[in-house]
Amino acid sequence: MTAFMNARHWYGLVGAPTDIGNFGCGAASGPAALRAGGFLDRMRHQGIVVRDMGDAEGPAEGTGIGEHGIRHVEATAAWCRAVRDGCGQVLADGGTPLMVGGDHSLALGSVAAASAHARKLGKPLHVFWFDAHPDFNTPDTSPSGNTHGMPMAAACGMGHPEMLDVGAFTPLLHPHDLTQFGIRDVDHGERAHLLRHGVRFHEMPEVRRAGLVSLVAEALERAERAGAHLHVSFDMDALDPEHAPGVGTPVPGGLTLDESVAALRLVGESGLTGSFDLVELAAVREAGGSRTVQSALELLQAFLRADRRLFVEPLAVRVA
Ligand SMILES: [Mn+2]
Repeated sequence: MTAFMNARHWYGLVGAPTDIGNFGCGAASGPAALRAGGFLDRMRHQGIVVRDMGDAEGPAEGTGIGEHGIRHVEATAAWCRAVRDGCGQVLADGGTPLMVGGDHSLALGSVAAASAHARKLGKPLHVFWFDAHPDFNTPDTSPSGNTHGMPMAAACGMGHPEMLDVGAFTPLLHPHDLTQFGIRDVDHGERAHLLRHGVRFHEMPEVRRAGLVSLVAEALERAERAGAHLHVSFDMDALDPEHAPGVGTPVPGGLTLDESVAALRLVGESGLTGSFDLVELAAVREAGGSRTVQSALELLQAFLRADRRLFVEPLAVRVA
C-alpha cells in the first residue's frame, strides 16, 4: 500500500494549548495529552506524514470582561491570530493543518487561515462543524460571555470587532456553507441567529432519524459540487460523554464513537478536506482514565487513514 502513497501529501500539527475561550475548562491540556497519547508515533507507523509544527503562543492571562459580559475577547483574538498564522504557514507550504486545541474559539483562527487560502485558490470555503453546540452566539445572545460559543457567528461576520478582525477580511464564511452535526444544546438567541441566516444545523433527533453518515454524505456532495475547500472542525463534546468524558461542557445524548469514525472516514475518502480541527480535549477533567484521548486518536486516525489524497488524485464523493 505504501508504494502507492503520494509522498508529497502531509499534515502539520498545530497545537493551541489554551482555554481562553472558556477559562479554566481544562482544554489547554489537549495538545500535550494527544502527543503523550502517542499520536505522532501511531501515524508514523502507518506511513502517514504528520509534522509537528509545535504550539501556537498567546497570552497566559485573561483580558477581563467587556461589553455584554464578553470574556477575554482581546486574549481570544490574540490566540486566534497565532493559530491563523500557524495553520496559514502549513497551507502555504502545501500541507493540511491539523489544529489541536484548546477550546473551540480557536477555530476562528484556523477558519481564517482556511478562508484566505481558499480565496487565493478561487474556491468557496465550506465548514463541517461536529459539536454539541452551534457556537453561533454573539456577545448579546451569549448567556455566559465565553468566546468559545462565538466562533462560527464571528466567521460569518457577526460578533465583537476584535473577533471580526482575526481574518484578513470578513465574513470568512457564508452561513449557507456551514453544516453542523450532533447539535443538542442551543441558546435561545443563538437559535434565532441560526434560523435567520440559514445555517444547516443537524440536531440529534435528526441525526438519529436520518443517520450521521448519510447527512455527512449529503453535505460532502454539496461541497464537491461547489469545488470547495472543506474545513472540518470536530469538538470532542460532539461525542456522547460515554466516549468523551474529558471535555469542558459535556452534554448527554451525543454521537457514538462508531458513527463518528464512519463519518470521518467518509470525509477522508472524499479528499476534499483542506484543514481540520480537533478541539475541547480536556482530558484533565477525566478522573483517572484516558478514554477521551483514545477517542480523539481514533477519530484522527479514521480521517487520516482514509484521506484519498494519500493515494490518488481526488475522485467523486461516494454516497452511502
Ligand atoms: Mn464547540
